Amino acid sequence: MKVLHSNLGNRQRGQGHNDQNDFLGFTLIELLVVIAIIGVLASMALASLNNARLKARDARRVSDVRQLQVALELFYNSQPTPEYPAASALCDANAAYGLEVLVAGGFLPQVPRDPNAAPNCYRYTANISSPRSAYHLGATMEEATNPALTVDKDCDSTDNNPVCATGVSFGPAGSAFDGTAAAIYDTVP
Ligand SMILES: [Ca+2]
Ligand SMILES: [Ca+2]
Repeated sequence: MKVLHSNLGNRQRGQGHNDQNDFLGFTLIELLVVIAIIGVLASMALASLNNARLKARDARRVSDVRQLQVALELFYNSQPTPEYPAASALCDANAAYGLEVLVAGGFLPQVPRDPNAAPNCYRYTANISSPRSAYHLGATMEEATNPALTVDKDCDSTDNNPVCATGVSFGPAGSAFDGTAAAIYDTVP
C-alpha cells in the first residue's frame, strides 16, 4: 500500500512535471504567435478607425462649405444691392474669415470652422469690385482622393474658364488657396 501510494505519487508528480513542460512549451511559442496576431489586428483596427475619422472630417468639411454657400446666397439676396460679404482674412482659424456677417444677419447659427485645430481653416475671398458678385470658398481635405475633389470648381488667379469668376483675388498659382492645388475643395457661386 505504501509502495502503491509512493508510485502513484511519483506518477502524479511526473505527470505534473510533463504537463508543466507541455504547458510552458505551448505558452512560450503560442503566446508569442497570439501576441503577434493581436498586434497586427490592433494596428489594422486602429488604421481603419483613423481612416474612418479622416473621412468623417472631410465629409463635415464638404457639408460646412455647402452650408456656407446657402448662407452666402441668403446674404447676397438680402442686400439692398445684392452682393457677397467682403473677405477680411483669407485663412484665419481664430477669426471667422470675414463671414461673421452671416451670423449677424441670422443666416447661420455660427460660422463653421475646420474640424482640425488651427492652423487649419476654411478659406473665403470675394471680388473687391462693388457690388461683390463672386467669391471663392474652399476647404483643405485630408484625403487627396476624396470624390468631392473631382466635382469641385477648381480655379486660380490665371484660370478664366467658366467656373471661375473674374475679379476674385484667388491665391497665386501653387498657393494653398489655388483652386487647382491638391486636396482643396473649392466652390464658387
Ligand atoms: Ca478638383
Ligand atoms: Ca480643388
